Amino acid sequence: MPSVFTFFQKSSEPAHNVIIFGEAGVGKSSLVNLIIGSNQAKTSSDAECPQRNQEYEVTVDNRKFRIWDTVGLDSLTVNRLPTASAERLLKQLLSQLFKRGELDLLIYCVRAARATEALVRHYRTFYSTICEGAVPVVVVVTCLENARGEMDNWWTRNEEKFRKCGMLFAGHACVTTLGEEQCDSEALKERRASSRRTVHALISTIYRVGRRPRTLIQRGIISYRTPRGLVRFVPRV
Ligand SMILES: Nc1nc2c(ncn2[C@@H]2O[C@H](COP(=O)(O)OP(=O)(O)OP(=O)(O)O)[C@@H](O)[C@H]2O)c(=O)[nH]1
Ligand SMILES: [Mg+2]
Repeated sequence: MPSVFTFFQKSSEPAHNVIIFGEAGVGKSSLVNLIIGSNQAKTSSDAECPQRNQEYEVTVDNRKFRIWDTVGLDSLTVNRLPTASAERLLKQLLSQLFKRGELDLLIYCVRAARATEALVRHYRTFYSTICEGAVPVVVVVTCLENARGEMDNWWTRNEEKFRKCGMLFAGHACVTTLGEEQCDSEALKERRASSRRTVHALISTIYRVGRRPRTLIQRGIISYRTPRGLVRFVPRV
């Protein structure tokens, strides 16, 4: 039975910050909605889609998370933020949280059929440079509802390409982030449900363990839990 002290520790635990970032239209807001289990984040299909970083609280496996939906990078759409402004907003958010030691997990959201040059550039700018490789980053691949066989096969086929470009991840999830109302068959509904389970498992197992000493971060040596429960020591990318 948990002691009163254990209960106090858990209830006063601050929310872990999870930042979802990626190109415009890849499904970041839809991913937020999948994680939190309701359509609170406005997607591009909504008429009023706010052009700012927005946070949503959710509890996964008894742990509090603050999920950040960020503005899309490299948008070509007229009513979206210009690239420079979107990048500035994301940099500000990441830098502030990182400096305060409150950045726990980055989710790089990628659309399955879309491989762009910007993919590597954004990884380097927002993960390697700002976060100094000192925070776990995972990749969530969207738009796989029609994939033949397991959605996760996409990663088996593509992991090497990411690795060759220097993009390393502490975990991955291959999913569909289609809204519930868009899933018009039992098969799609099941894929959406399994996507939710997969992303929840990814988030709840990869989070930072306590506050890391600054000296270790500066030497590029960090530790965090992986999906397999291991503690890895990762040099700065
Ligand atoms: N087929 C398919 N469509 C998706 C999926 N996820 C999102 N979409 C659609 O893709 C469009 C963009 O989704 P959003 O969630 O708004 O993407 P976003 O990355 O937040 O876009 P910005 O905020 O503009 O950067 C919407 O029309 C979604 O319905 C998916 O897994 N499969
Ligand atoms: Mg969005």
